[in-house]
This record gives sequence, C-alpha cells and structure tokens, in this order.
Amino acid sequence: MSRLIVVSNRVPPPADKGASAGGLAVALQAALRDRGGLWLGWSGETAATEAESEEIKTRVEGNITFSLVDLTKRDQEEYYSGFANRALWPLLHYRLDLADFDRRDTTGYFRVNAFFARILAAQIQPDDVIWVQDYHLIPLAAELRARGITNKIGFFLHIPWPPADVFFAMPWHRRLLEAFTSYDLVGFQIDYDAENFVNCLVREGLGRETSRGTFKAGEREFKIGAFPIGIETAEFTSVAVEAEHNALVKRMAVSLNNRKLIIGVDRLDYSKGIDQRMLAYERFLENTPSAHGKVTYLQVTPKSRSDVPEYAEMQREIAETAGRINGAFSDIDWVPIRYINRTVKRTTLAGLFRMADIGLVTPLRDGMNLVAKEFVAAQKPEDPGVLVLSRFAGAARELDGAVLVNPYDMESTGGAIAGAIEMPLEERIARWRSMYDQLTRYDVNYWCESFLKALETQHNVPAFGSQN
Ligand code: ADQ
Repeated sequence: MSRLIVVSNRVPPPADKGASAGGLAVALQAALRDRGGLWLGWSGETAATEAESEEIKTRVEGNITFSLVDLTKRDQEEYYSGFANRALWPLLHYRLDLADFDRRDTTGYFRVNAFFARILAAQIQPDDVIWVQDYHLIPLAAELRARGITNKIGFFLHIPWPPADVFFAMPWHRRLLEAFTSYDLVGFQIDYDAENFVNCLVREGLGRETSRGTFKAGEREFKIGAFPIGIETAEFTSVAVEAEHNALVKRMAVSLNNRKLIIGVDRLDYSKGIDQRMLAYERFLENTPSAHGKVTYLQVTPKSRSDVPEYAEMQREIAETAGRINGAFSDIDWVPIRYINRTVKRTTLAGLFRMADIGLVTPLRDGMNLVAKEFVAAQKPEDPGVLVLSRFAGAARELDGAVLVNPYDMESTGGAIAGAIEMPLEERIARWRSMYDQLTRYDVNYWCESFLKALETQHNVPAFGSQN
C-alpha cells in the first residue's frame, strides 16, 4: 500500500485523540494509523521571520510523521484569518453578507499555498498518495504540479459548496476553479455540493463532464464525487457507555433532578445557528408553559476564531440572548438555559449526549455536522434521545430518523422540540435504530477507504448520493 500524505491547515497536537474541538483530527488520524505516512500543516504558531518559518518541526508517533511549520504574522493574517476565514468560509456557507474580499489577503492565500507546496515537494516519494484537506489549501495541487509532482492528489472539502451565483460573487472565482483542475479527485460531503461545483466549472467554461463523476478540463481529466464523512461510530458508543461513570457526567445527572435534557454542542460560529436555536427554544417555552421547570437546555460552545470581528460580535449576541431568555423564564430553582463557553472533553461530551433526551443540531448551513452523528452514536438503544436536525446540514441527507427542521423558522423548530419531548418510546427506538445502522455501516473508515479507493484506482466514483 502506498504511503499516505495528508495536508491540512492545522495538525493535531501530540497524542490528541480528539479531546479538543475539530472533527477533522479524529477522522484523519484513523486513516493515517492504518497506512502510515506523513501529515503536514501549520503548527498554529507564529514565526518572527520568514527564515524562521522555513524550519520544519518534525514529530513521530508510531507510523505517522508530523511535519509542522510556523507562519509569519502576516501569513497568518492574510491566508488564515483573512482569505480562508473572512472570504471563503462565509462564501461557501452562503453568507455573502459577511464575506470580505480583500486583494492583499488573496495574494497571501496563494503565497502560503506555494510555501506549503515547496516544503512538501521536498518530502514526496514517487509512490505517495497525497490527500489535501479543506478550503485553506485549494491551490496546493496546482502549486505541486508546477514543481513537477505527478503523484495522485486528492482534495476533500469539509464545508458546503454553494450554487454558482453565490460562488461567482468571489472576485477570484475563476482562479480558484482552475486550481481545482490540478487534482485527480475532488470530494464533497454531499451530492448537492458536488453538483453545484460541477455547475460552476461548466458555467465558467472550464470543461465538461465526460461521464457522471468525471470531468475533462483541457488535457486533464479528474473525478468529482460525494463522500459523506462519518465518525468512529463503535468507538464513540463505547466512550459514551464508559462515560456514565464520569464524575462530571454524574454531577450533571444529579443537578438535572429528573428534568429532560436538551443539548446543543457547537464551535462558536455563525454557521451553526446558535442564536436562532435559542430563539426557537424561547418559542417553545412561550408555547409550552407546562414544560417550565421540567426541561434544561445545555449549550456547550467553545470560542473559536475570536480574532475575526464577526465572531466576537456573535459571541456577545448569543450571550445576550441566553441572558435575556434566562431573565424572562427562570425561577428560583430553575434556569432554562445553561450556556457554557468552553471545550468539554470528548468523554464528558459523549456522556452528556447519552444522558440527553434531545440533541439540537440546527446549523443554518453545514458541510456534514459530526455532532449530529456523535449524538446518535451515544444513545441508549433501549431509551434513545431524539435528534432535531437542520435540513441544511449535510447530515440531514443521511440521518433519515432525525426530526428535520428549518432553522430559520423558529416557530416550527420550537414545535419540533415540543414534539420530540413527547415522542413515544417506540417511535424513538425506530428512528434511532435506522440512524445507528447507517452510522455503523458508513463510519469514518468507510469514508477514508472509499475516498482513497476512488483516488487510487480507475474505478468510477460512487454515484452522488448512492448511500441514501
Ligand atoms: P466543524 O464545523 O468543526 O467541522 P462538526 O462537524 O460538528 O463541525 O465537528 C465538530 C467536532 O468538534 C465534533 O467532533 C464535536 O464533538 C467537537 N466539538 C464541538 N463542540 C465541542 C465542545 N464544546 N467541546 C468539545 N468538543 C466539541 C467541519 C465542517 C463540518 C464537518 C466537519 C468534518 O464545518 O460540517 O462535519 O468539518 O468534515
């Protein structure tokens, strides 16, 4: 089996088994463990000078070598905080209102990608298979090709791909689309994203689909497919079972005092719809006085990207909404929302999911959403909780047992919460069972294997949406 090289913006810290936020880390470590290889990315540290950023820090864990580089402050600002997080992230989440298209940031983005390519090109062996992760690194393959690299290179986008008219608002959309044509395989979370992407290429006149999932752009032919990411289902389930003995989880159970538990767990991000979710919960409280004092909504939200102004503002807004709702509905012995602003260990999280009656996962737009899958994996088979899931999360295409909601419609999302609380046991079990079967079959190993197989072999990519 050829060696696998993974390139991603961030590389997980030593011995991180996913204790901190980030679905990507958990998924990829599993793939690299199986095959052995190299993981290259940014250390998260700032280098004082450009010369310093040239120093590669290497760490070996079992059969995986981690190669980390620092970025200069300017690189970090332009490539990461700027172009990746203030232009691409909002754009690909359909938020043109929040997108900031800055020429300097764009130059920085392409410059840092060229830098990564230079560092990587020196370490590539002839048989290596390269797998590039996510929107930070779109131009990487083109930069590697320019340095004579002919290895197989795949790209997976963890976040959504919007319709052409949204993407074309990006002034440099053509340059980005052209960059994609240097890959051998471009993977998306769901068929809808892949179709939007193909449509962008066609409308921009960059080539044509020769057969379903194969695109010809000039002399190059490459594959495009949907590969819905999964979780380590069986492992997460056993972590959740174990976590019943966790001290913090027990404390939570005692403090609940037989109230129903509704749980929301997200990075603090506008795509996750946290404010709208709280407003939907408020509608539920308004419309269901009998629930007062009998439910607790726990929202666990670690801060992220605080250096991006939109995030700081959103953090204030959500805290205000939570405070206002608590002020209006609390009693001396009951607080309707418990809002926690930090990361929680993965084990604790699994235990909290298992204890919860409802998982509220209501992003306005999400590539997949692993929290939805983790919530399902953590449930008790004989008494499972209900997943209330946004129809705009990629996960909604797979998890057919969820109660699907439109997160912009607070009234009906509030109604869905009420319905979920009342749902009979039999229905809960039936819904959970079909979701759990799906997650067991299509776990993270399936995701890795099917992507790498499509990258390495002549086989056609799986038909879009073939899992449904
Ligand atoms: P994210 O936007 O980060 O990922 P998600 O898929 O939900 O979103 O993954 C988050 C991960 O972080 C989960 O494993 C979750 O358990 C963990 N996490 C979240 N909040 C936490 C908290 N408070 N404490 C501890 N852990 C927490 C991006 C895309 C998604 C896509 C993934 C993977 O935006 O759509 O599903 O990549 O492809």
